[in-house]
Amino acid sequence: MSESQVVPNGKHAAVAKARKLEQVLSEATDKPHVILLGGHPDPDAIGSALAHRRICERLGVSSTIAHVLPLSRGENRALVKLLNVPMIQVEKTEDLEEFGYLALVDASQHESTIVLPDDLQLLTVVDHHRPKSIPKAPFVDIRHDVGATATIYAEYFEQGLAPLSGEGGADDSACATALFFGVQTDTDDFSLASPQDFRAAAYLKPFCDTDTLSRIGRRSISAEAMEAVGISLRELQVIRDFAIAGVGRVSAINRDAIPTAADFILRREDIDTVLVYGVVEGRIDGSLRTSRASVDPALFMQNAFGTDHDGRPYGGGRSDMGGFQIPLGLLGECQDEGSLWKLVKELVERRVARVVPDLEKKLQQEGRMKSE
Ligand SMILES: [Mn+2]
Repeated sequence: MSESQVVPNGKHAAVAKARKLEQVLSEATDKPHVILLGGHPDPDAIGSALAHRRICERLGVSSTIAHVLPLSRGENRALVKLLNVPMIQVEKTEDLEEFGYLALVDASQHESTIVLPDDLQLLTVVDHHRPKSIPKAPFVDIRHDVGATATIYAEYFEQGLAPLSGEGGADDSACATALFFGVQTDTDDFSLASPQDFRAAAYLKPFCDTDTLSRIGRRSISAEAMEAVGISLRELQVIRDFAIAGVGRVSAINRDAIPTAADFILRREDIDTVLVYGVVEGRIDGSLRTSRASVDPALFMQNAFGTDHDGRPYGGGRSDMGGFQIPLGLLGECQDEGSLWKLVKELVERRVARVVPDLEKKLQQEGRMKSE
């Protein structure tokens, strides 16, 4: 038995994947490519897109990085600015008409807020999330055993597909820095990193721009986000080891102020589960964080908020975090911001009380105190 049969997921498989990607891209030089990022682009997606673009460049393929939703965190904006990441924001189908091939990184389905041109062909998918269904494309590399898509791209480089050499100057260093930051953030500063993630980081580190890495790593937050954290602390309701706080309206671009506040509050030593929510555009948007093993965020969300008319849950999550989005619907027509917030707060508290019954008692006591 040859070694390649013994280790199907080892080095040989990695080499084969890199070769296959090279082949698929090299055979698609007739039309320009678009690397379309989903959601609010995060460091893993940005780093992977930069790496994909670099591979395209080496193979003589023209490619453009595009995103639909804005960059929403200060650190992501800093990453793009400090590393000069070339990205365009697209809004409508026509903006994508010049492209013939689509590359997805860090996602296996394209961004749902834009309708793709009919003739745009999905060519490559590289991701580390479990897909709802396996995408159909000439090249698909989806691995659940790595913490970041950036790890997979670092591996392609290491296997000889557009390898980093240090002679590529600023390009090499920008790409390495973005990939490294992608691995770092997606693995919660390496605490969730797999051996492959550590290996990728070790490969990338010598090419990184250390100054830029530490500047981005400071994770600056916007004034609005910091204000939201302040409100969440003032508004915090603590019921034993559970805490809940509403932060009012947050602009879409600073939507991440909500999970940022939740992460911060979870650090309070007498709290092990926290829910922070606010109003973002036409919806109520919330984030749950927990450090207690017995709390299942997805179940918490489902029990509190239920499902929409189509039976889809308003919220979901993984083992230690979750989120929910509920369209404001008719509430959104409320002209007075103060009254709207009052309604939102009541709705969320009433729903959460289904899961945390003592919240109801606490709110009733407070209501009695107020009315006395
Ligand atoms: Mn990722």
